[in-house]
This record gives sequence, C-alpha cells and structure tokens, in this order.
Amino acid sequence: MNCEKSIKAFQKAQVVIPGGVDSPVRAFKSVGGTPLFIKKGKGAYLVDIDGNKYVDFVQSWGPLIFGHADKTIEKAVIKAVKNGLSFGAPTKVETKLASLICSMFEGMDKVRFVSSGTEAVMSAIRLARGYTNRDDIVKFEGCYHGHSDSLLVQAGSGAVTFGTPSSPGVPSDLTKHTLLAKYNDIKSVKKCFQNSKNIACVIIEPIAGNMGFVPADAKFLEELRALCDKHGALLIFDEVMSGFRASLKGAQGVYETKPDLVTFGKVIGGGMPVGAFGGWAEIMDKLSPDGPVYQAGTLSGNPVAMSAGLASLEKLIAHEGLHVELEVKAKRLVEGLKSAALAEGIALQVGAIGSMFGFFFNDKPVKNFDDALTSNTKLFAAFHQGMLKEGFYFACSQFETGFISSVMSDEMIDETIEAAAKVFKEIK
Ligand code: KE4
Repeated sequence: MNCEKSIKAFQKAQVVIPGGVDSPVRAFKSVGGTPLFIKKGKGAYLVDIDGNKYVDFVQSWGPLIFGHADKTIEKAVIKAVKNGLSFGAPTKVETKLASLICSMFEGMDKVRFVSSGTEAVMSAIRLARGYTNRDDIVKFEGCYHGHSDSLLVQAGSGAVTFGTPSSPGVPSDLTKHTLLAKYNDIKSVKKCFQNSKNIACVIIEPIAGNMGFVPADAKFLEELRALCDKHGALLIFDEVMSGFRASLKGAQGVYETKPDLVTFGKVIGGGMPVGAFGGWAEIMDKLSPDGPVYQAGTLSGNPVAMSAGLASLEKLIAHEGLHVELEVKAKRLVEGLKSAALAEGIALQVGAIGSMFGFFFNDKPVKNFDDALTSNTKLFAAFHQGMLKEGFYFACSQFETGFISSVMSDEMIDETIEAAAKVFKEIK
C-alpha cells in the first residue's frame, strides 16, 4: 500500500498544525503508521490522496450513517448554501429540526443547538448546575464527553472519588467538583452520593463508545435513575455517539430508563458541525434569554448545518427498520471477526447494538474501563495496520467504536471477515 503522499502531507501539516491534526485521535498515535490524508468519500468508501480505497467503518466517528456524499443530504446542503451560509439570526429550519427531535423523545420538550458534542455537554452540565444550584457532577471512568474542563478528569488518588485533571491546563479547583464512578457499578455511584450532598447531575454514555464499545447493563441504568431521583440530581444521557445510531431513538430506544437531559452530536448534523442538548421545559427554560443560565454560540443553529441534520433525520425516520437491518450486519461482522480470530487462537470480546459495534483483544468480558485497559492494544494496532493494507478502515484505537452505514452490502461484510482471517493469521 503506497502512502507516499500522505507521509509528505503529514510532514507538511505538522509544521503548521499541532501534531499535524485538528483532533488528537486522528494522528494514529496508538496504532502507529502515518495518518491517511483523505481525498474523498463515496458511499461506503474512503479514498486517500495516494488513491488507496477503503471500506470505512469510522464514518467520521459516527455522523455518516448514510455513508459519504449522500445525495439527499448533499442536495439539502446545496439548496441551503444558495440562500447564504449564516445569519446569526433565527431561521425556520432550526424550529423544524427542533420540533422533529422533540417529537421523537419522551421528556424532550425543548432542545438547543450548538456546534459540537463538547459544547452540547458543557452547556448541559452548566444548565444542570444552574437548575439544581449545586456544583458537583458525577461521570464514569472511561466515558468521554468532549474536552470541556470539568470533564477532562481522571480518578483521584486512593479511595476518594473526587477527580483530578487528566490534562495540564485544567485547574484542580474545577475538577474537584467532578466525582468519578465505575461504569456498570451502582455501588461506586452510591459512594459518590455519600461523598457529596452537592451533586447537580450524573452524566453517562448509556452505550459507552469511548472506552471501546461497552453497553450499560439495563438494571444499572434503572438503579442510576432511582439514585438520581432519591438525591434530586439530574440524569444526563450523553448520546452524542449512540444517538440515532443504537436505534432510531439511540439508547432510549434500547433501554427503558429515561434521562432528564440528553446531549446529541454527530448524526444530528448529517456530517456538518452540530451538537444539541434538550430535555424537560422546566429545566430548559432556565437557559438565557428567558432564564439566568448563560449559553450562546455564533454558529449555533447554522442554517446549512441544520439543513444537513434535518435531511439526515428525515431520511432515518423514512427508512423504517433501518437500525434492525444494520444491527444484523453489525452482529454478522463481529461474530465473523470473533470466529476468524479464534481460528488463530486470538480471543476477541465483541458486541453490537444497532449500527454500533466493537471488539476487544481480550479473553475476558469488558464491563468497565478497568476491564477495557487489560486489552491487548499491541495486537489491536497490528490488526488495524493489517486491515488498512487489505483496504478496510477501522477506528485507530482499541478504545473506540465502529459503525455500519446503510450503504454497506453483505458482500462488504463478508470481504471484511475474509480479510480479517488473513490478518489474524499474520499477526498471531
Ligand atoms: P465533539 O466535541 O468531538 O463533537 O463531541 C465530543 C463527544 C461527546 N460525547 C461523546 C459520547 C463523544 O463520543 C464525543 C466525541 N467522540 C469522539 C470519538 N470517540 C470524537 C473523535 C475525536 O475526538 O476526534
């Protein structure tokens, strides 16, 4: 596989962009090799600047459920662009997309748009703090909610559950208000509520995608809901990744548990920069200008991005049962990978819900971040590189999630499994 042009492009990028990328995971640090510079996407495929073609299981980290350059979304964007790119004033398309989203979810009276998942989560956290008049929040080890300060937190030292900064530049004065719990472990959450009577909210990825693919246990979510109710804390579902991916209604279409606030991103923008957060009117009405909780954004609700998101969601709603079809493909893929690996004595833990899937190079089930960290990341890296050579583009980290798009054929799934069998033989 010739990557000459990507190698040169990466060297050039590193001169003027930190790390040569605008988001760290893209640098291929945990898998090695040079990040591929992409020339174009078409349907299920990516084509890099050296002309190599790949079946894309990343889909821009989730947004592209209809694959690249979807005609419906493209048409909506071009139509919107012809009326201008941005006004900084309300447009009807924002109300249309907001109404559609609110109609899809119980407890979603109102929604506000922003330009990224990070912004959606940061705003939802501030709103929860403003609504409850409490400062502390609970998050789970291994869950990623974007890079706002309060959420760049790692487990504190010893038994204390209070967080410490996971990045320089984040003041410990901030992270001391973030308590850490263990995913799928209700006792660890109870401990947080024992350590603080000042908890505004608990935020969780109900189907975690940022420690690798780790769905929550249904019972755990129910107990989490009950605990929040008992202590007057809000429950926030971060569905930036699982939203419209796990089912048409994201994790809320998979589990019974209902949150107080939900954050969205990725699919909701159809590939354009959109985030959103929403929930009960009683909470959302605390937001400026009607309420005291300040939150704003120059390009929030950008009409071109809204048009892409609206086209994407309308297409999803029109395609009855799409997520069931995609789950069949996702399950066939991961089961195929698991058997192909086993044939070479490699243990894989696999999972899939709707159009999301994941696999760990691990001989034990993965229920939380500690489990995930015992995975064989070297073997993952070798698999990733081997599959690139075979023309298959997987997420460049063991601690990410894969996606099936509507334009992936059964043949592509079969070809992926065949290629994986070859790669497992090479890397075992
Ligand atoms: P953005 O700010 O990257 O749009 O969204 C942050 C975010 C929030 N919540 C969840 C559950 C997320 O998965 C994300 C972002 N996901 C990563 C992929 N693991 C984005 C990829 C990247 O960081 O470049």
